[in-house]
Amino acid sequence: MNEKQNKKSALHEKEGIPQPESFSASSLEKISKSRKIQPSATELITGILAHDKVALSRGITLVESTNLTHLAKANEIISGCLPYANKSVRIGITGVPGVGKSTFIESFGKYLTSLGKKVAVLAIDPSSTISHGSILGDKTRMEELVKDENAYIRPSASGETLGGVARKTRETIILCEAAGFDTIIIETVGVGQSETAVHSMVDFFLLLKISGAGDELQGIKRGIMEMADAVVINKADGDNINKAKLTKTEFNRALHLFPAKKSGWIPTAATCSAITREGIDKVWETISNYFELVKANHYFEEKRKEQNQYWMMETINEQLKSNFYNHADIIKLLEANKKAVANNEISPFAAAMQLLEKYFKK
Ligand SMILES: Nc1nc2c(ncn2[C@@H]2O[C@H](COP(=O)(O)OP(=O)(O)OP(=O)(O)O)[C@@H](O)[C@H]2O)c(=O)[nH]1
Ligand SMILES: [Mg+2]
Repeated sequence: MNEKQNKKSALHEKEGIPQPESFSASSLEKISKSRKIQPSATELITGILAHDKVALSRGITLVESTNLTHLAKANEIISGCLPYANKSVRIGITGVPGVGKSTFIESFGKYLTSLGKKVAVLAIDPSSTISHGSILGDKTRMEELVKDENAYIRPSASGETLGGVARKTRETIILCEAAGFDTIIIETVGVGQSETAVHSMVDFFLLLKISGAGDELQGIKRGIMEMADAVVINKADGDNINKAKLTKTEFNRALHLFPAKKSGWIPTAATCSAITREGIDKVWETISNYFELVKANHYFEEKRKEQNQYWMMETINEQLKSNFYNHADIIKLLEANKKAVANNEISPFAAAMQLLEKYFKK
């Protein structure tokens, strides 16, 4: 009897042995994760418009991507956000490394969120495309702002050219505005042409300085002073207060010597301490006065229109150049003609014309 039963049980499954699953849980998890990583453009737009920071970050990553397959999706997101953009004030902040830009933005940003504003901080730092140095620095300098739910901090976009980085930052502004940020702050380190790029995408341009050996105006690029809507002498604390006040007076005198601005605004200098937060509220008062003036005299819209046209032209120039220089035939002929020009075998003009003719006949 027992034997029979045993034989029968050969068809019977032993208890305690788990049934193999019809699908692998780990694969399923991977699939659902990758789905989450790549939401559609529409999903991202919906998320951004619902003020979701995760969707915003993903959107910006697509905008910043150099991968051509992301381009169409990025453009779709930008187009979807554009009708909701433009409803912010954009403030550019520049100054030499170490002047305290990031610390200032931390204090200034916290002050703005305390007024109920929603603040997005972006950075244009051409040097960071090589070192990525500013990313770490900014995260530690903006400890409080990073945690503020009404603030969003995005480290520098990376890119091969300043033009490329600047374009991505412009598009990032659009996404941030669509995500409900009403005050956009763009930090740039005062090297190269980055101030010009930032100046052409903001409404208000702030130059941060510190007091030094006395001849503060020496070594400042004239162009930067002309672009500045305000000069703020930072680190006016401790033993530095008096020196900072003197520097402020010196800048106020110098600012009066510049020709009147198209905006009708007269730039002034002030002092502040990004660490003690003394004077931060006054900086915002100055900026608010500026916006009151330029909104009333319509310079605000005029400037934005001009800036849009400027960026259209910049994009064309950038694309034409990269198309030309990346063309296989041009790369070859360019090398040959460079040598020929160096050896005086052909004039620079003739060599250039040869290249352009080849390009336009391609
Ligand atoms: N005493 C004093 N120190 C300050 C003040 N603001 C910034 N610092 C210090 O100056 C140093 C540089 O500050 P950052 O905010 O990193 O300067 P930054 O301009 O962003 O520098 P980069 O990002 O490298 O261009 C830090 O050690 C700050 O603590 C201030 O108002 N007073
Ligand atoms: Mg910084």
